[in-house]
Amino acid sequence: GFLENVVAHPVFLKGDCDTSFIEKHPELLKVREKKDRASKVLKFLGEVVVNGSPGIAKPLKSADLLEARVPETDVTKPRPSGSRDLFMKLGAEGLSKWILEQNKLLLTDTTMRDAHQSNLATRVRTYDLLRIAEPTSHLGADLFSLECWGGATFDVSMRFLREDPWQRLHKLSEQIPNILFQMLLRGSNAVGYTNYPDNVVQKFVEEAANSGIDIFRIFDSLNWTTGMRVAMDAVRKTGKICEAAICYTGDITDPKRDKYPLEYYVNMAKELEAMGAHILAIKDMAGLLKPLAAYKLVKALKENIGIPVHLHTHDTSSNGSAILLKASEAGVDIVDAALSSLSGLTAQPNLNALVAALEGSERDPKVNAPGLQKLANYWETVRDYYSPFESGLKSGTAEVYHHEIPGGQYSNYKPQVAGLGLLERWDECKEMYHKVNLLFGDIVKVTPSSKVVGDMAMFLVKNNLEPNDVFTAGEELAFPESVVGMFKGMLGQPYQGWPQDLQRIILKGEQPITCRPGELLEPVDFDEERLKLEEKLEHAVSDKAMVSNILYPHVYPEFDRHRQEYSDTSVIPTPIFFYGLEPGQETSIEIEPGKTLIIKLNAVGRVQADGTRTVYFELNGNNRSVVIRDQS
Ligand code: 3PY
Ligand code: ZN
Repeated sequence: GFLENVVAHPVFLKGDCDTSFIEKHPELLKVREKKDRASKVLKFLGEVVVNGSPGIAKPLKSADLLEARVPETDVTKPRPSGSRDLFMKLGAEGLSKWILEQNKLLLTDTTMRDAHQSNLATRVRTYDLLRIAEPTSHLGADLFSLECWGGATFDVSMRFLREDPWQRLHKLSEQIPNILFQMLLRGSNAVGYTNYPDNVVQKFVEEAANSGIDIFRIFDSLNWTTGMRVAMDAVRKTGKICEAAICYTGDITDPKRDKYPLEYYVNMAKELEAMGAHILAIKDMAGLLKPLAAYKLVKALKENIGIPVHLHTHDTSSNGSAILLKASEAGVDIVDAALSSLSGLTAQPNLNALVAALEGSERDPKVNAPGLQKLANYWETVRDYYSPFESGLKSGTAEVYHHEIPGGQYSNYKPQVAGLGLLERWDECKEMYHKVNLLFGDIVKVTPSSKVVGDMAMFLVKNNLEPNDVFTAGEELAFPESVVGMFKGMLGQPYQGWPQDLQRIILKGEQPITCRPGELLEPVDFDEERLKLEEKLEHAVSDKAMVSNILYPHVYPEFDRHRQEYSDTSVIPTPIFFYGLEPGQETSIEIEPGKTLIIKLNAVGRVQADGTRTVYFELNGNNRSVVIRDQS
């Protein structure tokens, strides 16, 4: 338009005219930005219409998907006060005491993190989270916490959803200021798969605390407490709640599985308490804790430590609710569960059912059961949008006690196996996961150690090898990088050390380390990192963006490129984002509060000699078209 012509005029470009008028009126340039934003959104929609979404082989039809009904909340009523208000009053130590002094079974709702990480490959978008945020703050106000960040959500949101995890957290915390926000932090691996320098872990924790995280659940993927200290100290320094986890593996009720007996966990819990944990978590990432074991473990922990016990499990075996009920009976303080429609299978047990089961009992959680049902109903419809990401499991399976694949990994491992063309050997891949665990000395398997076991299992199946072949033909094998790194000590030390023969073969003469990997990593110079990133991206970046880039140096620039090219696409409704529009179909996209684009797809042109197609839209009543390269 006019402004663009002015700005592009040679006189203007040479600076021969007085441009202060434009400088003093930045709103003139905003008009252009907004218009650009609409063009960028159209370009994105054109891409999806012509080329589909990466990774979705069989797209749904967005027009077939219902709009999820957002439950009405009485906005004239003030938001009920919740656990976060209590925390602001009492502080971390005070809250920890309060938990012990009351008798309700407290509930953490994992719907916004682990439930969809486990059942929908972490694909739930900020759009769907934000629509239900305000109702959650009202109807879920009696929940202890919402697990809504961390684990794989950080990576997946940037890598596959092309959204900013920090922005998700910030927006959620604006709309849910009354309930404690909880995240999963992989100790010195932060929210990545590798060890980061100490000052990166510290910086990450600071930024997360500033952005709204109250409870940090910290674990080490080999239960190596030495690897947890930096993260635990960093959390304590922010004044937030340090929840340290013991990762559960094996079976304390099976005398034949004697590497990890009850005393092992009790000792580790005592150590974590002494290291400054405000809450102790039992992290049963694969759902291996059988109901009777849960009773025994919780009872022993309650007798031996003075901080609250928070149980996290997965329903993979379908024994999940029995586990939570037995733990409740043994005096567990807090349990993780997921809203019914996203619960079960490899995710958490059913929260709504647990509430019903305990109603009127001594441990009655005293939450708003009908309100939580409304939230579950919303998620029931939303789940349909993500059906291409379902794991395919139709029922719980006791096989998990054998293969021990964590819930969050299961829905990831299968597509990885498929990606290698090994899907018809899926049963073999699960069995190999079991065999590799034994080969590695029966280790704790949780991100990232679980990924290493998976990598090795796929490597062996792909090459038609058995674990024994490693000892005979090991010299000639090029083991996956992750396997070499773990045996070198880069994820820390496992309980009772690595099997030494195997370690020698895998390291091919290289010496392993036994110190904390973080001790060997130079601290990152944040000013320098920022400058480098700004130069690369050709625009200014925030501290949070810089941290994202340090954690994911390949993923972050790709995410940024998407943002520059298509603008912030997290505002696009999920069915349209994944599956696009059909000719004649219309959608509305609120690109910012009060600014809505009404977009209709009119037609898709034929493919041209240069391989492009023109896509014809109507934008707020005006015809617009975009040219898209057809990748097929
Ligand atoms: C993660 O680290 O993402 C996990 O969920 C581990 O259980
Ligand atoms: Zn989990």
